[in-house]
Amino acid sequence: MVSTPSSLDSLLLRITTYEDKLTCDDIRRDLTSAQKQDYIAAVKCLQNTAGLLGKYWSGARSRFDDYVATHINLTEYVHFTGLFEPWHRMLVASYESDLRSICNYTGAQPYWDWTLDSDSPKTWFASPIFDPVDGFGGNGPFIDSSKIDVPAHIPGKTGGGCVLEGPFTADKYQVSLGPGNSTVPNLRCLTRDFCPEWAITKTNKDIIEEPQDATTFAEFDKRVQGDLTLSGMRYHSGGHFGVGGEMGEMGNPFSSPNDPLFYFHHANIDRLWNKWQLHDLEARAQDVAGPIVQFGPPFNFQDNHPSTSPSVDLDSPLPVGDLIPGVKLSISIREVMDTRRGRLCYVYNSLDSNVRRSAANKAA
Ligand SMILES: [Cu+2]
Repeated sequence: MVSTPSSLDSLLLRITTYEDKLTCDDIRRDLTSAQKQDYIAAVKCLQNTAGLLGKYWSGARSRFDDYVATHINLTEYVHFTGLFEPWHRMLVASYESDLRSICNYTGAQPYWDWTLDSDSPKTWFASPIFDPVDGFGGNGPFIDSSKIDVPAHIPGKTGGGCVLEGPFTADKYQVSLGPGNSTVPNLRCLTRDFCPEWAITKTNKDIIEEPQDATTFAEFDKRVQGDLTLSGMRYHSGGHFGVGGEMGEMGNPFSSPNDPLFYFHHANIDRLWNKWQLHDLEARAQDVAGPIVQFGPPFNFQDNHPSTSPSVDLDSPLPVGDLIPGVKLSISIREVMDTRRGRLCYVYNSLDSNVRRSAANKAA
């Protein structure tokens, strides 16, 4: 078990109210410099380990790419459907498990609490997650994309080109799958296109609180996934476009896991779902909702979207393709509803942003 700063004890008390507290001590938390280096080394290891899916999707050249291919192939089943939260929870947990079992990583998947960086464009750029040594490098140089066909035109874009610093520059890491739903080899650099104004509008403390007072999962999920308009997008789109903007990998709805930051972003989305669930875990570990068909109600934003769809339930399968050997369609939503039961075994060190902030300040 990793050591825990004493200032976080109040949060751990919350965790200890559960009976099987001692079995899941795999704490997803922020890391020391050495732990960051270990994590980055493990990601690089996954990128240099042969995968399982290259025989189906020729662009997949590594175990890391297996996840990208799986996300690409299932994008339309797991966004703007009821599978969004449980499926991404499963994906991050499986990735974390591979980092540990294949690449000898001994920690937990960390999360990126965007609220620590979303005070101003300056603090966004200065986030330790973009550090060239202990982080994932920063922005790409500016490329005008106003006349290019991009997934979305986001106000205030600042980049678009190849990441120039850190462990994932073009000489050290090549993206192969995508952009979009392409699964053939297309070797290129990792791009980022920071949209700091957007990020601070969409990932700040007020925005992340919006779903927390929802009384049903249906309402919670709607407030997280948002809609397709710029004004209706919420923190899921906030983190994706805040980093990926118009031309960066993170902004691509299909191939965003090409950027290792995807897993930090989605771990935080998962943490906020977990936080919501823990207000009443007994009930909320049973509460799922949403359409099976993409853009079925309540996500039928446009005229061409389906007006009806069957709803997911606890027995609905989470499709994983061939990502996890021997599993196929046999993981159900039920198995990932509680982070400490079923297939999962982890907790978050802090469900309250302010606590981690004070801990970080103390350490500084
Ligand atoms: Cu996704």
